[in-house]
Amino acid sequence: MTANRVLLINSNREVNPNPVLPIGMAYVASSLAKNKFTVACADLCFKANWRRYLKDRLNGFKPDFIGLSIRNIDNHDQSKPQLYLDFVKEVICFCQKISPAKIFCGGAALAVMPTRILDYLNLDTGIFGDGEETTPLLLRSGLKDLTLPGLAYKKNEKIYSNPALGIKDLNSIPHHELARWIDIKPYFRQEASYPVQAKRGCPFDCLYCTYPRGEGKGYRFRKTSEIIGEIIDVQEKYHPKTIEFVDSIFNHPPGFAEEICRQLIARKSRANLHTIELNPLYLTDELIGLMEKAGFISCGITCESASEIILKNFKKNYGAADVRQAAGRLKKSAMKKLWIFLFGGPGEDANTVEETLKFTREELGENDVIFFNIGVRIYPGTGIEAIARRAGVIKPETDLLFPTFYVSPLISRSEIEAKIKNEKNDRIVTIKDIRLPYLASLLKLSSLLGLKGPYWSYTPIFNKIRKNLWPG
Ligand code: B12
Ligand code: SF4
Repeated sequence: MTANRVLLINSNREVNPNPVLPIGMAYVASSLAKNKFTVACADLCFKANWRRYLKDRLNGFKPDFIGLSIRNIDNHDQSKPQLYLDFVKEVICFCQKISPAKIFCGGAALAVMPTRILDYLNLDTGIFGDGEETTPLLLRSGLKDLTLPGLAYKKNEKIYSNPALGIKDLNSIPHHELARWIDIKPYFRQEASYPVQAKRGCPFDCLYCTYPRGEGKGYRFRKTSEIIGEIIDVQEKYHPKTIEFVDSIFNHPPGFAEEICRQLIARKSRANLHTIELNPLYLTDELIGLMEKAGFISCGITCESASEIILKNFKKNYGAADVRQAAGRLKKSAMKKLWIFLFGGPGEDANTVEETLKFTREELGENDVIFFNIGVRIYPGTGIEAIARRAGVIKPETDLLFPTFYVSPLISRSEIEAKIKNEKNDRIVTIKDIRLPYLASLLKLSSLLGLKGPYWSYTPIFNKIRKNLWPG
């Protein structure tokens, strides 16, 4: 009898700022099913008693293989760092006690530091980068073919990795079909959007970023007709409040996002759309107009800073003038906007912080929500790692698996926090706000009240309520 029963486990239980549907795991599940494996998924996200649930799934399904999907390493929050991998370890130990199945892992976290994570989890095999092609091949070999691309593996107590190649033709893989694998309703009850991926890859090289590592530097596109078909189908079947594009950048290369919008307009799509990954440089009046007509109700502009010095140091391909121009263009748009900034990069000082704060005060629309993050998470192999090492912020022995952050030596974290607090602006959110214990309840309440999303657009109301209930 061939070993072909695979249980994939979504180990991500983070519900802040909102829960995210495990699109990556679902892609792998669909691909395994297409390759004639018998597949089931276990979703730990909302399971209060995850042990009992998982025990039932393991005993009922009796898998030959268990694949753990690991999305996040940590929460990117310097004020309250949380490493999610300890929970993953607990899940692995639990599975090992109950099931004789062989365990392997994969997911977005793996791509960031594959060998270190494998080592930390004490597993023998992990897949990083695209999982759809490598996973069936690896399982057919009984986890023995160690020559496959995108594989991290243990051999003779040492850990190795083979470079990931990436799937050449994304149109050759089946749709993720999330609802086939997990119950998506609890996600919608907490304001989750339905994820759609139009392409993979990012050709840029920003100082701190790991995205191109998981998705590659060259773009790989899905056919626009496929993407539009998926959106229309999902809207008709599941009526999600919002469908979100999860591409590393939505509006690059120029023309692709425009074409998606045009086809959505032509097909009279009724979906409410959202993306958080807009690059200010390619945000033309034409694109904004098309996005509105295509059904975009909201968007996020991850511009990080409005200071020329900081943008240059972050190796961004746009400058402060482009950020201002994008703000001017978006002001005319009815879409709800979330501006995302990252303070503390190389060269940040009181003046550059003030430049960004002044920009948010003077140039953003009066309903725009502003997200400020402080401290750059340092990942191995990034430009910020090299800077941090030279500056002595991290030592040779520092283990970057554990949340480690760079804050410019020219200003302290508490000084930046004080400046943000001074703004007295109800539209500001910080990472501390998205960790509030009652946020999940507020999201459920807004969903019950049928408030139109996205959740962050309620920021001014939440902040006002909070100030009245807990002044100071
Ligand atoms: C879009 C996005 C978001 C959106 C999600 C919107 C949505 N509706 O889903 C938002 C803004 C909400 C978000 C939030 C967060 N995010 Co985010 N996000 C992304 C982004 C850009 C894309 C993720 C995605 O959907 N990819 C598409 C799918 C198809 O790819 P995938 O999940 O990687 O799956 C593939 C492989 O990994 C593999 N695979 C997946 N599962 C499995 C399982 C097995 C067994 C195998 C073999 C393979 C495998 O195969 C899949 C298909 O090829 C990535 C960066 C990137 N470009 O990867 C960061 C990323 C995933 N996020 C990250 C983080 C940290 C977070 C936050 C913790 C940030 C914060 N401070 O709040 C939160 C966590 C939220 C939560 N509840 O979990 C990190 C995670 C790794 C890390 N560094 O810890 C990433 C990688 C970015 C980074 N900095 O490196 N995020
Ligand atoms: S920050 Fe955005 S543009 Fe820069 S490398 Fe990462 S994904 Fe690409």
